[in-house]
Amino acid sequence: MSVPMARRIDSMRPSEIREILKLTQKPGVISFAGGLPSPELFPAKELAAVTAVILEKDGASALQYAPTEGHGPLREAVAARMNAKRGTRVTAEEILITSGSQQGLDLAGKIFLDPGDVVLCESPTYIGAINAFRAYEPRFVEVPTDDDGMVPESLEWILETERPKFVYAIPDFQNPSGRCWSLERRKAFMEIVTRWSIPVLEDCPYAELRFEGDDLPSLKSMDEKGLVAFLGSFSKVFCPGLRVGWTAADPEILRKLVIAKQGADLHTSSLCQRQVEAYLRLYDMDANVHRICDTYRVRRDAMVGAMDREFPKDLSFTRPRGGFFLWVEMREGMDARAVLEKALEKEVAFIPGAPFFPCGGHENSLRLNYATMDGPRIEEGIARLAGGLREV
Ligand code: N5F
Repeated sequence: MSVPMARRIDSMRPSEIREILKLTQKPGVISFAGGLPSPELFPAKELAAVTAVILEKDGASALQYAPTEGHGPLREAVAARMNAKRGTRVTAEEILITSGSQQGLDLAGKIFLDPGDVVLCESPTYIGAINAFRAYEPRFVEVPTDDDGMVPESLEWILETERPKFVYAIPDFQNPSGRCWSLERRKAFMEIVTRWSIPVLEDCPYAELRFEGDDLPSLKSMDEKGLVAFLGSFSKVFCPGLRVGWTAADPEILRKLVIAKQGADLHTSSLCQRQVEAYLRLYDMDANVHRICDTYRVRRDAMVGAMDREFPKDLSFTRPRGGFFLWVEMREGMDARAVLEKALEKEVAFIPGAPFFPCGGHENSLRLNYATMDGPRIEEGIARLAGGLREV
């Protein structure tokens, strides 16, 4: 049966991450695919304790419909934490609690994009953002990006001919490349977008997961004109299943995001918002983040070490200083999808790199996540993957 549907659905694609996730549910599969946090780091005991208290003391409101903007005390806590960690000066009124930062991406697409509008992004960039924006039928322009971030001269040159609705950027431990923008690049970028008055979506779920080196200021902290909407998330520093994230934006943008969210889901789960708020109030989130960083640093080292030993020498990869991901570039002409087929036969999974480039190409690249699996499984998985690479 073929029923008529909206034109926009033709340009939308299933997420490769979600599709490959299904294959990795099988026991025994070593997955370097989806950006899944390591489950043994979830604070389940603490969540059980706070949930009991919430339901006992505040049960009716925790289970009731609630304002779209979010739970007041959580908005306060998010603003305070963001100001302390990311150098911003936002107030609780500038925070919208979203159902994951993924929803912030969709809502931004909804309020900014008409069909044919231009979105500038890094090259490569996060598939989930490409897919969220695609629903609104934009045209993507990839800004050349190197290990220090978007190249300012290239951005400037593109702005001579394109009028983007916004620039989408992930400056800290980028998904998929693991790169982190340098301070100089952050300043140069903000100087350019401020001069041209271009809105920016700063997607920042990984900044707190820094394994070494000094924290760098967020783009939002350098924003003098209210151009930057900052997307934050508790998924990677706490747990993704609660689906609690936020967008911090100027009042005018925030108001429109709220209207867009009203049509999407009314509000983010009242109970989950209270769980996060109570955890922030009663436990030590910084200690939790340290524990996560200590675990992932060891896993990053295990993966990089195994790749140095096992992988062919004509292949290059990033050595991230934080976050979840490592980016691999194979010899020109190699196809990561063919490697994935071999890898899946050996029960190892990763995400091919091509879908992270909205304008196409780059079939020879792939993304590996070192956060989910422990050291021995990382070493076993890399050995199997190296076998797959040799066969292809
Ligand atoms: O806050 P949340 O959980 O909605 O995270 C969405 C998100 C937003 N921005 C960036 C840069 C991200 O990396 C993510 C999460 N990405 C993961 C990934 O594998 O790329 C998780 C996807 C999980 C999945 O689709 O199963």
